[in-house]
Amino acid sequence: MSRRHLRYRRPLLATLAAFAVLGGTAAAAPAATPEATPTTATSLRVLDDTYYQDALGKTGTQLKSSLHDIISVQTKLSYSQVWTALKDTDEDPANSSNVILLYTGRSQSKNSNGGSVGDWNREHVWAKSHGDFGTATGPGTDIHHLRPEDVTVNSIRGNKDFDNGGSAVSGAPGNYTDGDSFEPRDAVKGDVARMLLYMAVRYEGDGSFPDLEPNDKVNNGSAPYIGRLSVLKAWSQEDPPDAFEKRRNDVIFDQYQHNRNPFIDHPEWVESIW
Ligand SMILES: [Ca+2]
Ligand SMILES: [Ca+2]
Repeated sequence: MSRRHLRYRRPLLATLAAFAVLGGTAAAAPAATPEATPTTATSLRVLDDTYYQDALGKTGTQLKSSLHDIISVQTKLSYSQVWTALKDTDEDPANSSNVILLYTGRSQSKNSNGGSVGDWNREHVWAKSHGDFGTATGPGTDIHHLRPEDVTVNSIRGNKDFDNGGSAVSGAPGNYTDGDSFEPRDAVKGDVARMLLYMAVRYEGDGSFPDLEPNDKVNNGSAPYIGRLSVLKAWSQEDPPDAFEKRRNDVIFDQYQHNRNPFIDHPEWVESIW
């Protein structure tokens, strides 16, 4: 663990806990359970003063570069650890035995994960073939873009780029697909956009992994690109971060990877960079 990591973490958690107490939200849950309180305006100010301190006031490529440095300080999971993490990050707020599947929106038993029809498995929103990073520890195990999904629907999405249009996807209301693209349901369009743009900032060709970037195309195949950027930007505007997405970001930060998706905290940074 780097010094930089510790410098950010310690004051932030202490301050968040203090604000939770001051705000009265600690009555139902002890201050030691930050996942109970999705990012609020108050905690965002704290994050700006600590976690995002070096990025504030920057725009464009300078902002992207600064965010890359910040979010690259993280704990990395193995692919098997991802199962356990997703049961937590994607828990159904109305039923703690279940997770919510990304595209279908179905609430399903956490324990029905696997590879059979009707099970849920680990959907790579940034398709792992786009850059061919597989499931080695790195982008292929980064839970900021890994979500529970129905095995069959995951297969239908495959490695398609994202775009509007197509035919209705069986078993996944509100989702559409054609030969070269996939359109998720409205409630998660912004989530998908912000996950992909996180990946673009996090992975810049460091180490042994490719530089992932969005472009405005479909049919990107195995190139380390995903489209279409203009559509993703529109989706991010149309579907701003909600409580589920914010809680997910907090749980990943507090308990698993200890890094954040900046576009959930600051959706306006999408337009600043792209
Ligand atoms: Ca959403
Ligand atoms: Ca990149």
